[in-house]
Amino acid sequence: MQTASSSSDITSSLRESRNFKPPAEFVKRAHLKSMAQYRKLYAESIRNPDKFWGKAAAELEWMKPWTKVCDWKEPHAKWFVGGKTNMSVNCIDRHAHGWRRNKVALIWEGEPGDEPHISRARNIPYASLLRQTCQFANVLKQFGVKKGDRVIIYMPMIPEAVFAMLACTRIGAVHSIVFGGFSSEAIKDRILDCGAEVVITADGGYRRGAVIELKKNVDAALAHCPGVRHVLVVKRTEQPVHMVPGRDHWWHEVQQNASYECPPEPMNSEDPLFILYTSGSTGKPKGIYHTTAGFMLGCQMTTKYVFDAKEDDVYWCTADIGWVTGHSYSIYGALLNGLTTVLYEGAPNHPAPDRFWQIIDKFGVTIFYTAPTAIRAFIKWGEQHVLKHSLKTLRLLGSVGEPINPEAWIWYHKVVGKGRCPIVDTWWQTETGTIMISPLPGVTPTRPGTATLPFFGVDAAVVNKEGKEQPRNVGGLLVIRKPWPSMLRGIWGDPDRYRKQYWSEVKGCYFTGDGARRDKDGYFWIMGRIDDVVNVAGHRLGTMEVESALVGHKMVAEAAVVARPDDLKGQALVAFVTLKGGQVPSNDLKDQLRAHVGKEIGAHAKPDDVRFTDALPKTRSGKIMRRLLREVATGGEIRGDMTTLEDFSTLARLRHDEE
Ligand code: 7RM
Repeated sequence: MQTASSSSDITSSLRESRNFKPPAEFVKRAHLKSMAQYRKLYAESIRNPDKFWGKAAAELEWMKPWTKVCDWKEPHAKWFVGGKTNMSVNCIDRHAHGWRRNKVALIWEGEPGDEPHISRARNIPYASLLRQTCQFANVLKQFGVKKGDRVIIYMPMIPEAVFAMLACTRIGAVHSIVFGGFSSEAIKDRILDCGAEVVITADGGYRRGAVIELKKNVDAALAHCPGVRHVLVVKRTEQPVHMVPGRDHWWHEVQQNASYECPPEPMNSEDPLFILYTSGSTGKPKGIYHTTAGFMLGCQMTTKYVFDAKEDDVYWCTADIGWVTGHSYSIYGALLNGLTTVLYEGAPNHPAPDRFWQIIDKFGVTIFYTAPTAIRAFIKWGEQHVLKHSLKTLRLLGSVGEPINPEAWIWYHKVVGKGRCPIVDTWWQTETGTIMISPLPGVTPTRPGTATLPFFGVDAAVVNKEGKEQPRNVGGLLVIRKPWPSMLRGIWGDPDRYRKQYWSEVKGCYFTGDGARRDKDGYFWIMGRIDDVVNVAGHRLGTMEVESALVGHKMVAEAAVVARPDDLKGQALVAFVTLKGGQVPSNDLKDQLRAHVGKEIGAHAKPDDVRFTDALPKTRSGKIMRRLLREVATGGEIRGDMTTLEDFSTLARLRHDEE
């Protein structure tokens, strides 16, 4: 019998054979049209990365050309050494000074809809995006913000949040966005870790009809952050807030006398662009940081090719800017390509569960990018909400954040995409900065549940602990064997943790923390976090496969599977299951679900215990926090960082149920 530590083989038993070719209509207009074209470019990008990336980077605007494309001394990469550029110039000026000046850059929709007292300019053209960004950049300067200073942004999804990000990049300040749903505790940790002296926020934000008191949370955090000199506050909800004289300032007041012109700071390619905190397994949040040029190029290229972005697209990535997907795809990737991007402030089910579909029809969205957790919620709410809207402008769908279970993939394809839109299942991480493994929509035949093949320049592989490639269809560790332009440059203030976490698990490789297998065509099937791999009676299983099987049952909405220690089998599986609307938990249903997993995967994968719950503990970006469920399943203490948990009551209920 193998133990978990003696082998990195993971048994993978789920098989999916439905195959979807890119529709001919789509291929006709696509940037890239054939597998041969992809293979040729991919081979070039791996054989001669300097040449490949050098050519690609020439499409961006530079203030000074680089002298060396890549300087690699493991684990530190420098890209476009010696070059100078600026993110805001590439996102805005390039378009605002040319024929796109009146093209809409941002379409913004507030959650409360069209109520006149809160509605504002909806369509922000590139020319006005430039003015607003420059004006706010001047405000930041006026408050003493300089190149290299860190600025915390804690805001709702409103246009000012975008102006704030871009204003930081204009003057070379490093933004660190804290998701608007986080607590004051989380804000405090992040301010202290990065040493920010300025915080940008709003009086409040709307979420599911309620007001989130952002300013109040900032005030509570600042009681412990003496280093913060100024807070700039957007008036959004108009509820009363406390303003500390000398420290706090209203955005609309301080920007009144600021000039519309602000020369961009020439930034070295490797100057830090932003820090984004992700929860680690320890109590301390990890500040992943990215630098200027490589990240910018990654955003521009992947948006163009993975989303097949065209001039007339209306593009909507639903991610909040507090998550990496919001950085790379709601904002930077879209603007770098001169696209029109949609920004929606609120929840998908407010005032009704068809809000997203209403927005798609209202603005004529052509490219729609969302997460499996959202798709599963839509399935749970019922397809009648989707079918009320035509969705006829959609031409491409994307998925990100978790493995998308085949059930959800097929639903997305049929009900949302009407069978006509390719789906790009994009695998990547906060750390990778941009999409790493994904179909190209005019090129790659897709199969539900696989992110398919690596993007240009990405030398992805599935290996064992010794770094040797696994045979086809054997699970192992997902690694990247070469540096890529948008890779993280480190963990803020903690170089040792960076080396240890990412560069010491497998010699010479970046370790993603994910398990995966490749099928006969070389497609990558992500099996979830390696921490979620369990060993049941000698079988190493990815719990995600068991979850996928459970969600394939007609009564199940969502499932999370974790292990608890078991005297007999080493580990035993516990499944936490939420049911679709109208379904009632019963012991009989438990047996049915166990039998269903037995049929789909095999008897070894049957959960020992099935527990019904009304909700699962998730992060703000919708990832199930299995670490917490493991603690619940073993009846132990809950430890580690919980600042990313979306709803504490879920966890409290789960613990209560157990007693
Ligand atoms: C973009 C983002 C990263 C982790 C990653 C995976 C999981 C993300 C997919 C996926 C399977 C996908 N950044 N993940 N996308 N797993 N298929 N298409 O999510 O830093 O927040 O998370 O998310 O485990 O390592 S993240």
